[in-house]
Amino acid sequence: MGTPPVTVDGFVREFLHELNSNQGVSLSNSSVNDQYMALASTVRNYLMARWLETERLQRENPHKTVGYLSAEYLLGRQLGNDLLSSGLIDIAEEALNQCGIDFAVLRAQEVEPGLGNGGLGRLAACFIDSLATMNVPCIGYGIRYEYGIFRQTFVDGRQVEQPDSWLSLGSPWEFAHPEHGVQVNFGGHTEKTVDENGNEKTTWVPDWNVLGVPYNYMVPGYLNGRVNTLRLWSAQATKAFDLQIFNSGDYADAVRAQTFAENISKVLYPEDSTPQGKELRLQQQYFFVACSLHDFIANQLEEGFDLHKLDERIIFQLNDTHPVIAVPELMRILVDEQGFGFDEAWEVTQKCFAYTCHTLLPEALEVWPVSLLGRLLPRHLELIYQINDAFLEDVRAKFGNDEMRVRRMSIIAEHPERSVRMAYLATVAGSKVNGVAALHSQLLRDKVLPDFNEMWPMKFTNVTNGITPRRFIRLANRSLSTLISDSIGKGWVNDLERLRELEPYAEDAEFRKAFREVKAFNKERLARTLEQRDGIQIDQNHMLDVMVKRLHEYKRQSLKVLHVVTLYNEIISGRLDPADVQGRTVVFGAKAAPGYKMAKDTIHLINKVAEVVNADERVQGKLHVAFPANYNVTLAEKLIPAADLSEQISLAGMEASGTGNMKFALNGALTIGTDDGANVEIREHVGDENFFLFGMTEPEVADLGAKGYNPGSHYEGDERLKGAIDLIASGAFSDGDRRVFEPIVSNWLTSDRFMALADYASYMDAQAKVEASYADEDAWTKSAILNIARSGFFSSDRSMKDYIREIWHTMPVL
Ligand code: 26Q
Repeated sequence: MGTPPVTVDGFVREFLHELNSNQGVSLSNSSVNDQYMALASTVRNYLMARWLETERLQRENPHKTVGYLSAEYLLGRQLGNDLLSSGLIDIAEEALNQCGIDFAVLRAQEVEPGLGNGGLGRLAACFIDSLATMNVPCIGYGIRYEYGIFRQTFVDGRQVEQPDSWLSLGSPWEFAHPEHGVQVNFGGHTEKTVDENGNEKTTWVPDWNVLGVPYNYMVPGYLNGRVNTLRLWSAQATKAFDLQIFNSGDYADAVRAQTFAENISKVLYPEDSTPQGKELRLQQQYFFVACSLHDFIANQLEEGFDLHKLDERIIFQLNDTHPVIAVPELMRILVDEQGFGFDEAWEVTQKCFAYTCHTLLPEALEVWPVSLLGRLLPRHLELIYQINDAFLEDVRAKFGNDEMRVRRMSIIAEHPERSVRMAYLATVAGSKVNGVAALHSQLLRDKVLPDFNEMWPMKFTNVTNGITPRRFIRLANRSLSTLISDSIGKGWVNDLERLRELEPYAEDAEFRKAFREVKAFNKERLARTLEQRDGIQIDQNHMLDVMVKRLHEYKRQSLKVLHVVTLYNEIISGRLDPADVQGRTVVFGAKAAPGYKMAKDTIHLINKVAEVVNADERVQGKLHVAFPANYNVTLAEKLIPAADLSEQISLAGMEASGTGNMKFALNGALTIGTDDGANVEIREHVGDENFFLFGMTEPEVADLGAKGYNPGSHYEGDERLKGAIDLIASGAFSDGDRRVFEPIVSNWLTSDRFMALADYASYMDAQAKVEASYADEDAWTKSAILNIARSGFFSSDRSMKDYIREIWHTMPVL
């Protein structure tokens, strides 16, 4: 199949053809959605030949592939990205113009696929973008949730969740392949038999199954003609289910069974920590992993490839523990289906997996009760026991019969309930284990997996996260991109270290002026977006102070609230002269897990503080709080380029990396942040003088925790802090009702697990420095430019190079 002509006329023809033959409408009576669908198909058609070509090359000359296994992909909108990658953006815009269509209106029609919670899912999306751009063979494997992350609305300031039916207007970017459905088994029992040679053989006799239908998505590299594949699996009832419908007589029962099967890929779990041991979640995990392994291995077998050498063809990267059930699944395939001996299979398996950990929070580490695993996946549980036995034998061989150590390291925990520790299984099976920022990787060795680090120091490595400059600079900040390209050429888009060539421009008054115009332009664009989307008005002359991320106690949105309330209180009480205050708009964006009470209360508090502050004449023009609902990738692309100040204020040692922090720095915002996660490295790169550091270090946090932390002493000892908390407690933000925010107030005063009060004074000092620096426009702009120039390290292309060198040992295809 040929590529349609890369001209405006060619594009118009292709577009009209799609409109007529796919949407079945003429231009004059087409809806915006028709036009959007036709435009999407047109872009797809341009990419199609390259996709097929990429596939053909890989088939004819197989290269080792990265199998990225992730339960989440937070992709964001596709249209702009695919147009950019194919070099068609300008042509498309002109072509639509000729048809009398506003390109921006069609772009706004796309519903973003929100198939992830936050950082981890967005990281997966950045990684597959980088691999395609770097010409590295990769298949992203995941779940096609029918409902992605919920749509957040506010009712009386409280979060209310609405289902995210992202597929309802059609999904032009996917290709369903029901003919390649994969059967996935569940439940039942195992049977042992002995063959003629006296070898024991195990057979899994499952008692139900579902069908996994693959949906393929294009993952185009940036202007390089490569298109990789993202393969998301959707659950359907199998033939067996359908037959039951006819045979059972109880039609309603049978249809219920069908719904049961399809439930598996119905909805993304909106929790991103403290996972509950929900059976459906384990079903989801096994479902997509079984489909993915089968998909890849069946292809190899078709070619007659010897699975003993499987690691020459694939490395499965485990994006956190969510896909770790892939380990016993590969063992099952090799041992039960391919007749490998256990040891032989284990040797292959260990070479085919590597594990990325994304957390340090103990409660976020996944464990599955043995009772549940045994019921759902009896054969896998047996294999996990066998893996554990072999592993603990190695532990004893290495460390003598240190039974305490053996118990500590066992993949099986005995308390409070016998369960499988998925992080341990991943660590034992993985050829490498990595954290996601330097500090995090160190803490992973020292605090989370110290015994494993002692056993296999060489297994542990760091790969600092990164973000794709295509989406988060080139697409999201077109005006900045133009300014950069006009100064240093276009090469930075896939070679981000070249941003360093901007350093001298920090001293160039004309460049600084142009940079400020870019910010002003982005603020204006944001103001328009917020007005249309949320009815929120913002003052474009204000400093834009932004905190956007999932709502979590450890991220400390509550500390930011204390800053806002303090400023407010200081002004209205007359202690602070408004004339001395820089106008500031504080923007929050955050979703809370629906069952996370403290997080939801904090959302309520932010909204109520915003309501009161924004209505108070005394702070007019000085302090404004905006909390647009439903923060997502689409909004991020508008918000981040407009920001002046990036809030990265987690308690040191809690945020594994953060990636929003990188997006802000690369768009020329300055960071106020703790010494946590990737903030540490951002500060090292941009320089202390271009970063507002505050708060305890991780060792100080650990010391304070060990000594005993008393938040009450900070409250009593700091007038401003006491004033702010008392104001919230007084009902000033809850129509006089003191009960509303009592849980938050009493949490601050009695427990404050993430030590917001301990860092408060230091945070206020840092904010005072921000205030002073912002007043010096030129100095601020210089810092912002240096932030951009020195943050090239945080490209996900660099992350991919690190994975390739340290973990995957794959190669770009030349
Ligand atoms: C697990 C089991 C059951 C239900 C849900 C989950 C679950 C889902 C999502 C657990 C965790 C997550 C997501 C975690 C996450 O986003 N972590 C973030 O990963 C980023 C990329 O590495 C880091 O930058 C952040 O620091 C980290 O918080």
